[in-house]
Amino acid sequence: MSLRDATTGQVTKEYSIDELRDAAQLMRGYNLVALCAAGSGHAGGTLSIMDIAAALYLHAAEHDPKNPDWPDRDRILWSAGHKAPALYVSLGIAGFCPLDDIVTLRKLGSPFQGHPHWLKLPGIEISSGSLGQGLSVAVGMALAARIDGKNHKIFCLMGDGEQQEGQVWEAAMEAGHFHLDNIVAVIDCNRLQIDGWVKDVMQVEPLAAKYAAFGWEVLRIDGHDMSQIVDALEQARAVTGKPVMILADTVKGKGVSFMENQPGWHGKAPNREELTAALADLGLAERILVDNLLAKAKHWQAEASHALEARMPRYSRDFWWNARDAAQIDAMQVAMEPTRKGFGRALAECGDDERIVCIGLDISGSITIADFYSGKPERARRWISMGIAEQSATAAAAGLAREGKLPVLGSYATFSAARNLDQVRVSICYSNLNVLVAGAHAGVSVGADGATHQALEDLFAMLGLPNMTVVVPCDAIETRKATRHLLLEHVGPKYIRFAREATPIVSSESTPFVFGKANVIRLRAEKADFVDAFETRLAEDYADEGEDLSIVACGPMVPEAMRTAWILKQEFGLETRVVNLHTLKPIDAEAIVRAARETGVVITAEEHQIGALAGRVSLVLATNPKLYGVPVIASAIGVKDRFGESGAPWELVKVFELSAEHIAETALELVSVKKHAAEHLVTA
Ligand SMILES: Cc1ncc(C[n+]2csc(CCOP(=O)(O)OP(=O)(O)O)c2C)c(N)n1
Repeated sequence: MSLRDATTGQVTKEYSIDELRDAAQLMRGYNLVALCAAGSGHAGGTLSIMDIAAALYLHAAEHDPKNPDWPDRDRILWSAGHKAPALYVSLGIAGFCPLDDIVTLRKLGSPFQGHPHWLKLPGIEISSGSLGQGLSVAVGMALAARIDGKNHKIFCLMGDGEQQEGQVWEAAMEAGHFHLDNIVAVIDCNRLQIDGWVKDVMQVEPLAAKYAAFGWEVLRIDGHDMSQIVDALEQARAVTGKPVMILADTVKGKGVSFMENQPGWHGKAPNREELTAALADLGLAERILVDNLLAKAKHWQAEASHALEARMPRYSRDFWWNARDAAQIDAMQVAMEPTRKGFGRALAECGDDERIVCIGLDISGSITIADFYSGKPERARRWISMGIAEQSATAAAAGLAREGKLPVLGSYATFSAARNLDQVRVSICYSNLNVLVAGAHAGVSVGADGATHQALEDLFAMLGLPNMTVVVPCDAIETRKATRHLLLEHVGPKYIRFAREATPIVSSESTPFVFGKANVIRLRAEKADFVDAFETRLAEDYADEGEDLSIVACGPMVPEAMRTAWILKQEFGLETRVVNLHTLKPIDAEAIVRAARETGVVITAEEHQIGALAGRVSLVLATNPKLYGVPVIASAIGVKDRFGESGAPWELVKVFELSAEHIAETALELVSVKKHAAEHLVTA
């Protein structure tokens, strides 16, 4: 066993146990340097799995780094995709890619995405990041190998928290049923997940008895004892007639004193000082040329930023958020806060309502659902932690609602409004039950986590469901108002979508918010404060001012639309009607019809695949009798039928052409078409 030359069959390098131990330690160091350079990522779980990763990639698996697609290679699947940096350093140390390159982790254009993407880097077997899917993929690969009469093994690495996903147990049953002895799964049992200890969040033990009951051979080892790891992997290869599970007891944050067993280090990267301390703990202070690596990362970033800026539309001034140059000191400054904060505030305020029950899905702090109970022990019995089990939790919410409760559940929108779609559809919407689903961290502005975590399709599904109400507020203040309304006033299935990154506060407590009714926002004059430069009225109270165009936007695209109005006014003397459509379902058709009739140009702007907002607005434009025969020139801003990628949040807003600078370009084109059409009419 070991690294091979696929053409000659020769072993290219044999590692001793001591060398494997040493390699694992070095890999920990490179892993942390990459995290530090990225400024985000998962320290705890990458450190706990590193000894196993070293043993697998350098010793147990038969593969050839020079020939990554060798058909007879063993496959290694990282079901726990958030441990991607550990995968990357494994590939680096085995020779699939240069180890130093991993320092570009999570940066724009890097093959080292926040979560693994097999189409970006040789040696990655599958794309992952949505927990609980890897073992099913392993079952598929194992069945394919059996059909083809191949002998290679399929290794699958999972977390212990990940065992809460029901799909894992479907795959466990399948592997047992089909006697897939070509599967060797390993669980990194570090006993922690995001919201705390696995046993408190949702107990998964006794894992050995559970897997044995499903027909697996189970081995339990110390996941930091290299001899035990190597022995177990060797034993696993010899088992016939059933799949093998290696339960590896590990320590989250292993090797770094201040990270060990600390839940706070799950999804956190060390800063420069912490990195120095960590490398000293690992005995690597002298062995890794940290400054050179960080300089390499900086250089990558500089090149990526330069290339991106070169593609940006240019105007005579810099209109970017809070840009200051000599000419415009203190002009149009804006405060920023993530929209998710408004959700948490509303839950904290309204949580005394005894009907409200909040459901935790192991991401409770960052999506702010934990604000419901923090500092309020009397609400503890109405806080239910369900672990990483979005599908079951969604149907459980339906059960709670059927008994008169008002359940609130939330996760990344990819998991709370996509992974559980059938449960939302049948158990909640078809039954027309009073459940609030929160789609948090939506859009590309999630940033470095990358495509798997950037919900860009959730609105298609939620808008398509009968009985569902869909709200996408524009800032933290409006998110608070919308959440309050959904909690206290609106009865029925309801979906609220908000984001993770801090975005401009463009409304105030006194800004009108009427559920289902759009607002019109108009630029009046440049002011020191961006918000003061605009007047906002309920669309139905607004009188036409003969503007040149309308931009219909939702969510954090409303601030971008407002900034577009500023660019268009300052640079081209154009007047823009911004329509803030915070409620997508029901939709304020009248506001859209008036915008179309009165301005003749409608641009939609959504941080989503084009077509959720654009589709709804187009339907109004195409079918409303008040627009029959009325010429309307329309276009749509949004993500153009592609997956997201890793990068900094605001970089991605530019990459995906969602910025005001891009909207303004489209606006200019449309307004010129309108002018030509008008001239043509006059001459005709
Ligand atoms: C389906 C899904 N739900 C939620 C998440 C967010 N998430 C990322 S890591 C994680 C905790 C994983 O815990 P565990 O499996 O124990 O891994 P470890 O503690 O070893 O990092 C969660 C909830 C996700 N990636 N996928």
